[in-house]
Amino acid sequence: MKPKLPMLLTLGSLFGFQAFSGIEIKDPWVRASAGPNSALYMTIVNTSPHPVKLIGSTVSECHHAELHTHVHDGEIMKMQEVDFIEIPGNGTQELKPGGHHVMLMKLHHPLEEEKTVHAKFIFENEKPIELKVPIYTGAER
Ligand SMILES: [Cu+2]
Repeated sequence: MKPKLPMLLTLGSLFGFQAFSGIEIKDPWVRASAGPNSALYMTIVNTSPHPVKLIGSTVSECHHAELHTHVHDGEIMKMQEVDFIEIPGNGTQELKPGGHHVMLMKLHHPLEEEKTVHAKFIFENEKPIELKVPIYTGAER
C-alpha cells in the first residue's frame, strides 16, 4: 500500500481537499432517553499538528443538535451552548457526562438502548464525519 501514498497526496492537493482527515472519533454513544432531550458523547482524536474545531452536528431522531458545555453557576453546574469545541493539535477532546457534549434537542421519540442514531459532525477546515452511534443507558459508563 505504501507506494500509493504519494499519488493520493498529489491527487488530494490537486483537487483542493485533504486526502487524509486528521480527525478520528472514538467510542461515540448517545444516552437512552424518554425525552425531551438527550446527549451524545465521544472522544475526538486530532492527529494533525493544528487545532481543529467541531463547529456543528446534525443527529437523526431529534429536531436539532447543539454543542454544549457545562459551566459553574455558583455551586450549580449549568449547561451552556457554545459555538465550537476545540480539539488541540496532536491531542484529544473528550465529550463526556458533566463536560462537553452534543445536545439532542426535542427528540422525535424515546431513544431506546441498543438502537442507533445517525450523526454527522462538522469541523472547520476538515471533512465532515458521519457515523451510526449506539444508544446506551449510560449506567455502565
Ligand atoms: Cu446540554
